[in-house]
Amino acid sequence: MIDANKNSDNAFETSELTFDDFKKMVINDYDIAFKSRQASILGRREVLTGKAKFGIFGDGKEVAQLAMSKAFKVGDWRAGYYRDQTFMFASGMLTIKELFAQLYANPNIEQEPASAGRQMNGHFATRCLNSDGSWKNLTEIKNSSSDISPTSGQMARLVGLAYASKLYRQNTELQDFKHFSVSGNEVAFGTIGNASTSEGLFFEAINAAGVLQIPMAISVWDDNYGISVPAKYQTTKEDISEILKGFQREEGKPGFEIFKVKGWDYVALCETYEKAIKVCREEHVPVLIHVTEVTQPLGHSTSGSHERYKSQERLAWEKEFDCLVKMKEWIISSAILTEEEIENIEEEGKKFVKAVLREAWADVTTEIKKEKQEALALIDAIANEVEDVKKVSLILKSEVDPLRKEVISAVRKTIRLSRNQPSENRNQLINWYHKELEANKERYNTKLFSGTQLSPLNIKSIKPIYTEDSKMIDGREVLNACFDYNFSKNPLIVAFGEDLGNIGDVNQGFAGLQTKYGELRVVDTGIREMTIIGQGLGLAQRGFRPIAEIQYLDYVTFALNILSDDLATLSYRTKAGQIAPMIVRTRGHRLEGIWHAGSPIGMLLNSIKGIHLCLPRNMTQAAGMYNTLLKGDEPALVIECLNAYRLKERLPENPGEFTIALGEVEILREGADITVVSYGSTLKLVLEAAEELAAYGINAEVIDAQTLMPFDLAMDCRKSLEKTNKLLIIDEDVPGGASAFILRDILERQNGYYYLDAKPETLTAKPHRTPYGSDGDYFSKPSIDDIVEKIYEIIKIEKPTEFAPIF
Ligand SMILES: Cc1ncc(C[n+]2csc(CCOP(=O)(O)OP(=O)(O)O)c2C)c(N)n1
Ligand SMILES: [Mg+2]
Repeated sequence: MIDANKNSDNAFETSELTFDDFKKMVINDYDIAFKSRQASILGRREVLTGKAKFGIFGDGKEVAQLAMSKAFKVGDWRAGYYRDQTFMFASGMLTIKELFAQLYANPNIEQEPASAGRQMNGHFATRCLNSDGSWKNLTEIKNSSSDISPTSGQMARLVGLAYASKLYRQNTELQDFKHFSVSGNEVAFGTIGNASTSEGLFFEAINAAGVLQIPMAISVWDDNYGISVPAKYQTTKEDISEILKGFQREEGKPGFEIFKVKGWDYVALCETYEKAIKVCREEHVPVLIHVTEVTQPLGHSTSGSHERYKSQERLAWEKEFDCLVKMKEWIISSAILTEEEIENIEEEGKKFVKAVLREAWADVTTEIKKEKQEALALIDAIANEVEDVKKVSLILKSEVDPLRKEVISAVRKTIRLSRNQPSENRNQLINWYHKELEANKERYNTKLFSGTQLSPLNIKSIKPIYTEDSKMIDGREVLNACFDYNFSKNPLIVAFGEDLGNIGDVNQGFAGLQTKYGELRVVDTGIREMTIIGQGLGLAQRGFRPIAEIQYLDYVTFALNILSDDLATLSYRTKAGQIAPMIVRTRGHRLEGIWHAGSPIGMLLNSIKGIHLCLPRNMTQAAGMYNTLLKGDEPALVIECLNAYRLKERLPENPGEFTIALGEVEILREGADITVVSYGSTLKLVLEAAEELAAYGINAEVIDAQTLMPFDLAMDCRKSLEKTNKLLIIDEDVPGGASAFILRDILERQNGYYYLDAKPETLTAKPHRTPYGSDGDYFSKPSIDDIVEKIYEIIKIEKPTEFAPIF
């Protein structure tokens, strides 16, 4: 029976059971499925009566999920979607009360461990970390990676979760990491709706899993619809397993094992899962289980009714083939229980779920009611002195089940209304408000990053060491030395990407390292940016330290969905219950042509909050950043300068040990006349321009931002402005891109406006992409000429007599 106790182990092999045990299992299964259905029915009602905002449930998918839960063992992983509540109950990863806690947006992490009320209901997750940020023993628990709403988004991460098992099994150096894997025996279970298999990401992930031969078991819950749109608009031949037949493995040709089974046939489902997962777990062959004839009795979600788009025939068929109805018929015909005995289970189940619902509601409202009483006592004390506050008090009193925002809003209104009547009561209310503000900040605004003692933000800069003998070499060789050192120290570091293995990446940062460390650590991938990021994400969630390479910055857009929706939100959406300390490596800013010269940094700044953004100007700096990031436990994107791999740099004596602190700017050139802030490839031009300007009597202070998330934590740009009183920001992004981000930070957060005596300016690329050829580049991106003239103009405005007009 499921109750509030978690981690019940429902995983066993049905073929090994006695009849009595089999009977018990069936009864327990029906009980879980029935309660799950009740949870869907009651949960939906809570939304329709206004107690919760949105509901999406797993009704119609119960029986298949019971079968899946039997094959799901301790140490296994799930990457699924919002229909999986029955699976989560049956495998002991979720209680019904927790399902309701999420429905009510309960922010208490003990009561809603998946997301602390941050995610809408049906977005499941287990907690992989202890509260101090250390890993739990992931082989002793069942693991569900945290769901995201974009349909099929789970597929990218699923590839990585499964790939981790392959590496743990095949790389003998990893045997000591017993808290992450037991010989790679863990299966990564994926679930997806039939309609979501229309997404490109689904096909990309299926192909990647077939190539990689990893233990990935993907179940498709096929109810013939995606909201209102039927299969004929979604899937060729209206049959996903039919069209995937080419992926079926054959003698000497590795591929998938594909299964097809009806979603209401309990016995066939149990047999299918047992067989499929055995192959997957033992042989590391990916499997696809196409579960057909699934129903959706309550409709897609609380946002609409399915009677609008399903025919009478379809609705009648769904009633007849409802998996609970079919399972019940089978139980009776197999003489496991009588109809009356089943009805008893159902009666008890209904009572149980109702009681749990009430408890979950009480959990979320009791605390707020207490806050309401505290607030009212303070508000009423002020109402005696300020007439208008009486109304505020009355309105708050009338709220039987207030939201937190209603309590806080009443308090703030009272503070505003009483602004002219200072009193001890008012002071007390303000103090109370500030205390609650902190508590609410903790509830809703924390953990964008895990922020533990392992955060890379705690890592201080260590300077590179040079001696007289330090060699001048190509920049790419500095990177190579850095990677080599780190790979030799930590066997959990792996790197992969297009052309990264055999030739050591297109610019040879990894040259020779596959030969040295083997294909399990340095390897080529197919051209598949979304699942390259997913591969890294899943690996990182299972303890690896992946460096996932996107060949060029211009192709990060192909993977932006996974970076933005999944990686960037992971810590926040689980309140640091899960992390993925992966490094995404790419190169950009400047080379040739519309897709090899992009610098869309503003796009990244706006879409990947939750990932550190590092913008090294050369390879030594990049190496320092990798060293920092590999010591920390938070995700980052590093953009190397595409045109700088063959420029000469000095090889430090400590290439794997020197570090660059995130959020620390570097002053590259001191000057008293103007502060110029830039990053990446542009800096080379800025420094050359500064030399020319010096000849004209203008001394620019040049600052390398180094990282934009975080940016200038010590506010050194402001300190520079105190001296120069003038500001110019230069980059190769579009106007209003990253330069606007930097400008806002310096003016607003750093209060830099206070020190300005000239208009702050930005110099950027043109709004179009950069055309092919050197002339196209010159007329589209800031050139040395542009930079010299811009700075000269800014200085000349203040001193028109000293500086003659250039034009
Ligand atoms: C990328 C993306 N596009 C659209 C949506 C809106 N949406 C939510 S569920 C859904 C239908 C999914 O159908 P299916 O995959 O068959 O799953 P089912 O709900 O039927 O189980 C759509 C279009 C979304 N969440 N994500
Ligand atoms: Mg569907």
